[in-house]
Amino acid sequence: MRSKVVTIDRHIIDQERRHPGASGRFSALLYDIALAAKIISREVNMAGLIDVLGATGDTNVQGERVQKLDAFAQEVIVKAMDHAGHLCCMVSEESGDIIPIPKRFELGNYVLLFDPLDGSSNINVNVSIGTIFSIHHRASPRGVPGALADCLQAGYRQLAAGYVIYGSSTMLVYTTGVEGGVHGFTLDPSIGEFLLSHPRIRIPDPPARIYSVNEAYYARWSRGQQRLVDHFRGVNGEGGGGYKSRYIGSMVSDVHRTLLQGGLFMYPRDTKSPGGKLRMLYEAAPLGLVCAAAGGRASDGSRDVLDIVPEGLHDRTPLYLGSAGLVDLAERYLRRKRAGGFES
Ligand code: P6P
Repeated sequence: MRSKVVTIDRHIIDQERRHPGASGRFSALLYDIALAAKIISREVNMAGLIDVLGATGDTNVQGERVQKLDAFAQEVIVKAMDHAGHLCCMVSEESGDIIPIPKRFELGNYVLLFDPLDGSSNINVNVSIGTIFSIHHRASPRGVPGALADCLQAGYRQLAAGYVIYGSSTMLVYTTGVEGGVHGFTLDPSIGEFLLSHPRIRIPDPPARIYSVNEAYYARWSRGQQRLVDHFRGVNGEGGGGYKSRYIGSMVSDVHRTLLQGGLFMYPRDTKSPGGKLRMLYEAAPLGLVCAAAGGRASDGSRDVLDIVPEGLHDRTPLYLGSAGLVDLAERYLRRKRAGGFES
């Protein structure tokens, strides 16, 4: 038995006590996210046994086939979050526009942006999937419905960010920013509680020599990106080598491994996705904040992801996330002139 058993509720209260002016609204918001995560976890873990597998036949704003569990997760989060008076609006990967708070409910001062079930194409083959969430303080005056300006904020302004990974166990990992650190909670389904299992997560230094990218797209990459991966492979005169390749194809799983072991997760731009595939507001920015708070970095290949102010709710971005030294290396390769020399 660990020296002490700390539930996520107790942890959130302890964190709140460090901010004397805290209203408790923010803490209540995190409780509600944890509740939604428990409900989704139960459904995901039963997926093989009850009729929630497969697609609904709909497509979402991304043009992706909506899986039944996507729709379920979306519904659970919206219904868990829309009535408690914490939020002025929500943004979801599954919804083209801002999700307003119903008029019958009190408006709050926070914005929740989320991907209800990332990696959902892996649902049918029992690969770990995840929920990603990001919380901003509203930018507009209190008391009016949230609008675009409340949502289109740079990642460094997030009040909290995190993810839930539905895998061999269900874990909730969150941060309230670099000062607050990153903390992981594992769901004990026998008591329905998230228990603190990974306090103050730090990306290991030196990191594991792992690079994570879909190498099937090699031919579509820039020369700099190709040379970067050649370096990891130790081929074509790029030195390096001695790395392992690990790519799950479910972002939350790849990022979770990178957070706990170190390494570099990449989703580069390519000729098919010139702006990258991953979304800024509810994928790159929240996971980038978690990574930065654990001592790592997240870049779009030239700029820190957390400094970028998105122009649209569903903006995409290239992403290099993980051990700071490896993100720096990636940026150097991507700046490299075609001639092969490094810029000074
Ligand atoms: P690819 C899942 O669909 C997702 O959005 C992320 O979870 C994952 O990292 C990425 O796409 C995988 O994309 O092109 O390698 O299949």
